[in-house]
Amino acid sequence: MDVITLGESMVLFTPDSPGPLRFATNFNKKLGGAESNVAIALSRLGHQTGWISRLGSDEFGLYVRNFIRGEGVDTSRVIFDEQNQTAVFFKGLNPGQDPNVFYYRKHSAASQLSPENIDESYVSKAKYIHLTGITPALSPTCRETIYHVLDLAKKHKQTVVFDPNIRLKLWSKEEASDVLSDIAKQCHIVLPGIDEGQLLTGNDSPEEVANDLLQGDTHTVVVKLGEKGSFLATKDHQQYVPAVNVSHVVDTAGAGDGFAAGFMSGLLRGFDYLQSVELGNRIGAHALSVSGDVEGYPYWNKMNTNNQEVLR
Ligand code: KDG
Repeated sequence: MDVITLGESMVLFTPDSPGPLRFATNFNKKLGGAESNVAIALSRLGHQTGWISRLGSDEFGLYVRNFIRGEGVDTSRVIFDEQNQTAVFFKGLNPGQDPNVFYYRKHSAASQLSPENIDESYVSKAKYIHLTGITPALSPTCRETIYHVLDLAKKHKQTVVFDPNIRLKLWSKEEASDVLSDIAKQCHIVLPGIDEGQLLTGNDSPEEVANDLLQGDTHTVVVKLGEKGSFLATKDHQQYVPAVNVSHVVDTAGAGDGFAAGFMSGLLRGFDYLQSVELGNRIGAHALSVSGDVEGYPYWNKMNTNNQEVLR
């Protein structure tokens, strides 16, 4: 197994016209979930990935599992919960602005994830563990699960990649900052967006944010800067890496997850950090030109004609 990730995936409903959701009549059904986005993107790039979660024993649970499994991600450790439901969320479209997100995920099946649901022998086989800051916001047992997986990764000397993915609809700034700073310093590679880095460190510039996050076990930080690209920082090398130009941005959701997948794909292929950030920028850019989180992620064999761009 190359990468194992865990977290909540949900059914996403988007209206087919902009404006307040109270006036929407038709909705499209899609898949949402940062961690499964990463697993799907990695699978399309040719890597073996596993996604651990809980889903309701319901129609939407089957939809989510079947979609993710259909993308070639191993879902053998997904637990179907008889008591709690699969979560859903809605995204109102506001052209030119960030979409308005409405979660219906309290007491969901995934929020019941707990350390006992983690199979150590399964997790220990992965080269990389991918975690996000969404999971610890879901419930106390989800938070314990994250710490448990961090302990397992330490025990088995695995590299942990952490995307803070701060969701302020799930918790307060203060709680997010306290918990996620503590988790970040136990992870080897941290991938914050600039706003998240500012919230976690209280600093403004990418350089200050990265230097602040390079502590504890963290040896590499990549600060994502949107259309300005990324800032790569290790303890002895720092540089800006330009973005890939996207002429028409349709939906930014899924771009950060695409970045994480592309970056890990680069590392798994033996690329250096700079080449891995470039691949991350490229996969993230693919997510921008379509509506939906995963629809834009490319397949590795369809990208190879342009490989010079990646390998330089
Ligand atoms: O990164 C995209 C995710 O934000 C989206 O799919 C929903 O996982 C999600 C969340 O918890 O907000």
